[in-house]
Amino acid sequence: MNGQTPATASETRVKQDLDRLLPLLNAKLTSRFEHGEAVRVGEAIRYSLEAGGKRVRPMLCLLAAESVGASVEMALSGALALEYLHTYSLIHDDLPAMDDDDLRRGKPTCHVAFGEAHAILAGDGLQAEAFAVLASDASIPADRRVEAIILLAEASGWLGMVGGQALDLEGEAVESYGLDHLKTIHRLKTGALLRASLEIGGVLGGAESCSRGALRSAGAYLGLAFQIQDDILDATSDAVTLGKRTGKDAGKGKITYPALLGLDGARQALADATENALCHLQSLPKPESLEAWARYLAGRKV
Ligand code: GRG
Repeated sequence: MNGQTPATASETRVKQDLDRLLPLLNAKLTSRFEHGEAVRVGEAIRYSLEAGGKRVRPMLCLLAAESVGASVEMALSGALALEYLHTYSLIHDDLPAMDDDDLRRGKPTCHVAFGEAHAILAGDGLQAEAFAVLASDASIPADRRVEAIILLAEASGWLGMVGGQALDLEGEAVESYGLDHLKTIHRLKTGALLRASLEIGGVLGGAESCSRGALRSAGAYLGLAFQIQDDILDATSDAVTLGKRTGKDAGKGKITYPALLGLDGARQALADATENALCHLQSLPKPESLEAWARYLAGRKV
């Protein structure tokens, strides 16, 4: 690999993917929120979308379509939907009634900048548009759109992300719980949408059923790995690097991977989850970019 270590080769590939795909994504990201009567809600939505997230979910969606031999254009509406859904979840997670955060993506959170009511409405507006952008993409066969919409609804609703958020909030009042319960929270709160990112990309790209199964399984492990790394970064990094407050989990006495297994145990669990993701990815027709992203995400610093 040109004398590069595997990690460096992955980073190079990820950078190339970002260079070629982010312009496509960014060109469409805010266009649905530019013309409307509720000007301030539109501003709040654009503020949060443009605050500079890593775009992990939309990138995984586009690359999943490519991994089954489709063009990224086939998955673009899915990628937008995932980023809208994810951004809504962050806006609502930061609200005083939930995590009560003042810093997100390196900027004041949406409710700090626009007020609580407008932040709630911005999240609601983003969530609705996530489904609208998928449903209205006439360039995708209707049956694929319907499947993608169902996947997004399941991943984000009460059987997925909303349920995980509820269990997480309730867990703050629970004296102690173990690894199984923590895995359930992570699988629902973070894992479901990451898994859906790969699966929706595959569905929109017309994946055969074995490739779709591989994307689903790989996505589940990637989601777990992503959340374990999030736990590790919360315990070891700082707000300037991450663009959000750190140490909050420990401050609230929350159970996390480092709290349960220690830092070394958490790092081992991260490596295992990543390895499992890689195992499933290798059966795809064109797995190279997704493999690079799996390795890159395991070592991410933000
Ligand atoms: C409010 C229904 C509802 C759900 C919120 C996603 C979530 C559920 C809460 C966010 C809390 C959190 C820190 C979860 C850990 C993993 C995670 C989703 C981190 C943020 O995602 P990144 O790192 O963010 O991809 P960027 O800003 O880069 O897009």
